[in-house]
Amino acid sequence: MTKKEFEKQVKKLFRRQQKLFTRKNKKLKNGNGIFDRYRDPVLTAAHAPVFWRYDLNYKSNPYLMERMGINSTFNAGAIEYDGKYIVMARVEGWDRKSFFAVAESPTGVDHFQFRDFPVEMPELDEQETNVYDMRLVRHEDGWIYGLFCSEKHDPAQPHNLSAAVAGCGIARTKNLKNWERLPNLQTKSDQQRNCVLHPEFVNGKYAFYTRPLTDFAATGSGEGIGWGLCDDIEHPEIETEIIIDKRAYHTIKEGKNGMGPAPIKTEKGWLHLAHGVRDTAAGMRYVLYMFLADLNDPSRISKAPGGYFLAPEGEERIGDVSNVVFSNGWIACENGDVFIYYGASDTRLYVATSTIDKLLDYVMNTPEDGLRSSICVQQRTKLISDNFKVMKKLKILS
Ligand code: M1P
Repeated sequence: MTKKEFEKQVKKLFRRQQKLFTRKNKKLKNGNGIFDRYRDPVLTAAHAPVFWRYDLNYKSNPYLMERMGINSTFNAGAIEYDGKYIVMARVEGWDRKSFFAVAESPTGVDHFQFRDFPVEMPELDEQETNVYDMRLVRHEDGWIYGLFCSEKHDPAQPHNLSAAVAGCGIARTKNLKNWERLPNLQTKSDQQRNCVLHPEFVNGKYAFYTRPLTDFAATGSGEGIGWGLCDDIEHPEIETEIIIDKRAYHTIKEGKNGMGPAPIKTEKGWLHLAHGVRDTAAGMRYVLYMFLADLNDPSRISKAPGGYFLAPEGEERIGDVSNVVFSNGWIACENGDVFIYYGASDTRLYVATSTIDKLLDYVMNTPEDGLRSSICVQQRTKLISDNFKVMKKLKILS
């Protein structure tokens, strides 16, 4: 390639990316009344800036190779900051290492663009191999916290190169640029992932949602979503961990579950989004579910609609780890709108929109999981019979 041709190709790369950045997203028609999906993902690997991936110097890269490609951008924390919708994405390079990067949008549903540089998260030690799935929370102590998975090779199994230990990394910031790393959360469990900080003090203490497991990833190795208090966030240790949302046989969270983003405070209680996992012949299936917790005792679940809230659909089903939706970020706006960011199949990031009113109606008025086929039939029969009366009135039925 001549230098002239090289420069032409470089400009083309930037033009193509600009088109992606300015593409308008479209709310899909015929939603389910609970939330609306959108046509395009809000972040994909192609959103990673050209200058993160290519060496743009003709002398060192005469073939214009994509030297340091990006594999995926998914599972993002989210926060409103300075009037913008901010997501803290899990970005994974071709080398399989994940890192954090902030992308901003003026609308929340499109025009997301990464900041020029990824986040330089201070490392705790050289054993920390991979970091991912940050939950951002504005705490009443004045800091913005980021809780994430800090993963390392299991020192007890040096010859098993797939054996890993997951811990809860904690960092805080005031400006989403400079991060102060705190020690990892200490609990009695071997493995911790999907930990979330509650936005308010509870009995004067920091409150954490946890997910204790005895294995790095295996389903069935933990009881469910946990809860624990800690006196000092700079020396984060939970002495007593209780399980507040248990796995249950033949439900969407039979295999394992984990908290999503930090809960949203509403006048009726704390709104929660979580993920449930079950084993299938085709591998694990990850779906999202919701529940409401008591305003005065956030460790008490007051309403738990049965089944899933959002499950992978269409192209969301396909990716590096197929049949997965996972959410660790949502933004509740002052006007009541809610932007729910969810990673699809560990590959790209989507958004769904709803409102606090709709989500409260959903959690408060959707029947609980009947746990048995016969109860579920009774619930559905009641719905059908009630509907028949309405249908007759509307002359849909004679
Ligand atoms: O691959 C699916 C998900 O697996 C993990 O979630 P969990 O700890 O609940 O099994 C995480 O690695 C998550 O990032 C990933 O999306």
